[in-house]
Amino acid sequence: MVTVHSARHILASLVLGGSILLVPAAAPAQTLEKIKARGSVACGVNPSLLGFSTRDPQGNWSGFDIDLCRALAAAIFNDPGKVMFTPLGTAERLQALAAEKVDVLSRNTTWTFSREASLKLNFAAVTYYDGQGFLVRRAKNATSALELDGASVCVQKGTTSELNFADYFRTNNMKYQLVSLPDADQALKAYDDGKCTVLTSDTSQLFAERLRLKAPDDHVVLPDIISKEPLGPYVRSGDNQWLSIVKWTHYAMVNAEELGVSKQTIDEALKSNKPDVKRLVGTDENYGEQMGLTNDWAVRIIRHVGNYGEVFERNVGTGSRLAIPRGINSLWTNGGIQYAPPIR
Ligand SMILES: N[C@@H](CCC(=O)N[C@@H](CS)C(=O)NCC(=O)O)C(=O)O
Repeated sequence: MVTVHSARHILASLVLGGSILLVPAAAPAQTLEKIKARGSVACGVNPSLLGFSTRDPQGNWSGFDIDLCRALAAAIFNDPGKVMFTPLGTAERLQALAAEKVDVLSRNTTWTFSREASLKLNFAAVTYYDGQGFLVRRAKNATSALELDGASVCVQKGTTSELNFADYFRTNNMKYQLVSLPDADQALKAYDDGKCTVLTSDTSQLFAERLRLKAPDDHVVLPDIISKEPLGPYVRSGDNQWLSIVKWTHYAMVNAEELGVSKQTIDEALKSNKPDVKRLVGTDENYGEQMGLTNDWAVRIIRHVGNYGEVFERNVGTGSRLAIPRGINSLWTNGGIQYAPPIR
């Protein structure tokens, strides 16, 4: 017979058992705390991609993807120099992040379903809307990718590019000869040496890689875009605070551009009475503290690194060697799709 007392006891142990089950197994160490203790952000980057990730002879890194790492260091330490860069090749990049070799991966990596679902990673934000394209010899006089039937195609192994181009050729009933190379240098060399008639990859890379050919002006990027390649930083799943910091670091830069807050105007912005600007620069509310940072987190990013438009123009924009038009990476207010959720 179950007495009232023992029934209570059973109920209590069930509730207790239930609550034990609800406690997640060994909560992962908070990435932000590890970064603060280490004194730097560990950032996985492309070993070498003009405009996006390059190292000068003194060992200083610069580029569009590098600036995201610097913005994180600025937000956390008020010092964009506090980054430990780890060059990661295409094949090893996602596993290196999963194995905790870096805190964040910021290197022309496409947001895809399987990379999130099966590798237990989270994509933070689209810093660059890209798409796959084709680089060909000008002398070929091609005006569209549909004229590439029978082409030999150089592509890098283990990329979304390899999968997309095969789909595209098959869909359009075109024959191709695959020349699959283990890294970007070898893919470019094979193309330059005439081992293939076409080099395919993300269009941003084709703009960068074209400059490294023996005669860049003899080659053109065709206008066709055959895939969606939303590029941006990845983090490991399971640390929402860190995911938020990476996400909102990008969005702070996009919001700053939209509000006209830049390196030059940041001091004025601190005196602004505009509600949107006040929330961005932390003179209103405590958004920074809500993520474990200081309330001037966005000010630090803008002062040291700049807003999104400044980062884009400096590294890859029409004034840079790559000369990539803003295109769909313009703000939504200018006809593009860069659109940051509000800070509020
Ligand atoms: N966005 C695509 C392609 C990115 C990619 O890794 N591209 C190659 C060039 S085609 C690259 O960056 N290679 C540099 C390297 O392997 O070191 C993806 O995420 O799979």
